Amino acid sequence: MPKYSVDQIRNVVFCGHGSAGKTTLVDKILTTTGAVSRNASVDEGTSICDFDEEEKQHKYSIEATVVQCDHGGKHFCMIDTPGYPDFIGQAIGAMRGVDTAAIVINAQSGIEVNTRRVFAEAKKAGLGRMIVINRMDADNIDFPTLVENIQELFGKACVLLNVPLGQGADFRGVANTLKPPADAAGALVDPKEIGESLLETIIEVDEAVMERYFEGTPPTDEEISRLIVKAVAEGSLVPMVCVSSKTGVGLPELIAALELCALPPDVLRRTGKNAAGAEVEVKADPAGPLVAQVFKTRIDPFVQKLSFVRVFSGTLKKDANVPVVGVRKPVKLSTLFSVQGEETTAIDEIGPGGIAAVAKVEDLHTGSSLGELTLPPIPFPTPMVGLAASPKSRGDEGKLSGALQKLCEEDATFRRDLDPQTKEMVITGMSELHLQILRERLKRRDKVEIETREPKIPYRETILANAEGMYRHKKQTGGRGQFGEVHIRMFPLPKGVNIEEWATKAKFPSMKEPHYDEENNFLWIDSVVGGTIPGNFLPAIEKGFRERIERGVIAGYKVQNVCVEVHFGKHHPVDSSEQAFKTAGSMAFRNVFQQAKPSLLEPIVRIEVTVPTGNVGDINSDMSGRRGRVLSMDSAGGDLQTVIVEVPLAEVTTYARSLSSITGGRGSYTMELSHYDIVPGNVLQEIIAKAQMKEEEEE
Ligand SMILES: Nc1nc2c(ncn2[C@@H]2O[C@H](COP(=O)(O)OP(=O)(O)OP(=O)(O)O)[C@@H](O)[C@H]2O)c(=O)[nH]1
Ligand SMILES: [Mg+2]
Repeated sequence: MPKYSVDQIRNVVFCGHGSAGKTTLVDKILTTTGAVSRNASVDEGTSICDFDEEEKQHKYSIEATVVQCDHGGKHFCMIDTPGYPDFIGQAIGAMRGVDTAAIVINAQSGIEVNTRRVFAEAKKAGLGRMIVINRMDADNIDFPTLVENIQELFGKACVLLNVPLGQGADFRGVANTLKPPADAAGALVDPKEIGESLLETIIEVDEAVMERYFEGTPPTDEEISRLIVKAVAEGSLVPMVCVSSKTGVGLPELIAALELCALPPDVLRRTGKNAAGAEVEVKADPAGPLVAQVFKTRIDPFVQKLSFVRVFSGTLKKDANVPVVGVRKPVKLSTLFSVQGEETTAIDEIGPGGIAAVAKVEDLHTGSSLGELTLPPIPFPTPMVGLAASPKSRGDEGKLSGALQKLCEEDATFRRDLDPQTKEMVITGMSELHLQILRERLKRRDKVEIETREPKIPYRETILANAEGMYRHKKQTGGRGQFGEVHIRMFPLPKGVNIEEWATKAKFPSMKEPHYDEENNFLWIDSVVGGTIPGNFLPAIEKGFRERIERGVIAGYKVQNVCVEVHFGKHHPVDSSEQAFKTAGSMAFRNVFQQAKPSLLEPIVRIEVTVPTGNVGDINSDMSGRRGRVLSMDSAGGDLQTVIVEVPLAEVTTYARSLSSITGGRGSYTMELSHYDIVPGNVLQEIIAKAQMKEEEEE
């Protein structure tokens, strides 16, 4: 039997803006509940959650950390996440492991950029949400305005479960709003009044209870507990509590609030897809079929690769052979660990709702589904800040490659690609800071130092018009000749179309089964009739297309959004070969592409810039000079405004520096891929000219 039953388990992610006090809070919960007996402090480098060397050095979180404690008959599994938007991937991954998000707000600085971001991400992940107003011991807190701002931005569902008694140095306790004390002297807002509206919010999710209430019968405590969970799950209630993780005031009440409001693992509706593609509901049943997902990967110096798994259904057992979606043979899990920060303890099994780590399984990656069902992918943002990297010392190439591979395993918002054109290793992350931290980790953990250069923009080549043509590849150089002739038509393939609806028999009468490549949105259709090209040469022609797609035609970038129909050809009984048809395919592609109004697509990023109100005008005019389009402007709390802009990546590769000089270091931003868009004519000519110059230089 798994150690904890479903109704005992509560999984909670702590997220929010940097320095809100998340790590201090989670550390404090662990020491208060007796789960850890030693002292723990971020400031002294002894935190249980921030145990990583880089975290200790910088004194902020970089990784999501899993810890646990038992209290009041419940088992809490908590995940502390970094607040810097640069590491948002950690919070997004962690959200897949839990049922509730506790969004921590710094009472003094109010709602900040990442507060909004994680609130929205938690909603997108379908989690129950709570708000923790921390740092109530700090000076200059305007509590009523803070609550007003929260409700204005996040809605009236945010209601205080307790209110602070005193603030700053005088913060001495909290008063429950559902059961207000007779004497609430020093309360910053009236607990009784809030309690009434809280109760109404809670019972709104049950008509019978609500009717009885308005007829004069208040709900029982048992009913309130049951309905709070329902309201939190539905999102009609976002309970708020006040605390100081530094002084510990409000901490017991915070833990009680988690007991009351955090969702058990069987409340949220979850589904997966079976092998036939049908949606199947997942039930938190220990005897049911196994359904689990890897939500985080960490490379530990001792046990090596650790895959953090959340079990949704069934029981995960040590030494079991479990199916993993996308892996041919069942995978043996020879070690199963319970995790407390840096420490791991071997366990035998874990039931639904449980979180455990599996060691050294090559075939598991962040996002992998264990069992027969495919769970939805984890919506990590696409990183956009790229740098070309090479090892400082020659001969370290192999070492660097292995080390980068480890980073990719651990961090879904980090990528490394070998640019097929320049043969450069390009590393891509969320921001300069993100890449900087990973560089430090490479140096410390893997003993490789790297040098970096300006990023290269990942343009894509595409076409804007239909065209058709052919290529005859014919060579006679003594011995056996080479012959292959391929006739094609080329069409722009709109992004996101339904291929079955687009490629119909009406449009392509002689079409056989179409071949679709989703990554490049490339479709090729075989319409050859009468064997003018023997069927066994078609794969070679496809190979020719694919090579061209990777290499590009006009400026050396990958090709995207194209459909090619092969409809006619000629062959020779002796001289035709796979090689000849591959060349003919590639050259036909190239020639026709050049006739089809070739163009470039450029990555457009969505940037959220947060700056003091006085700088908003400067940001707007600076962005218009960068071909940016302002989507919205919004208060970010206090004297800050957030401007959301869509702008070509090429214009903002070194934006950190510009923003810093515009705002005197008071601005911050996050950036992620939005979409690809056609490059305007004048810019297109420049890019092509540059690419040609480079080609000539290399020749
Ligand atoms: N005055 C006061 N300081 C606090 C409180 N909680 C945390 N701090 C301090 O604030 C700083 C940041 O605390 P952390 O716990 O690391 O904050 P965090 O939210 O984990 O920050 P990130 O990991 O960067 O997201 C540390 O110096 C803490 O000692 C609090 O309740 N009151
Ligand atoms: Mg932290």
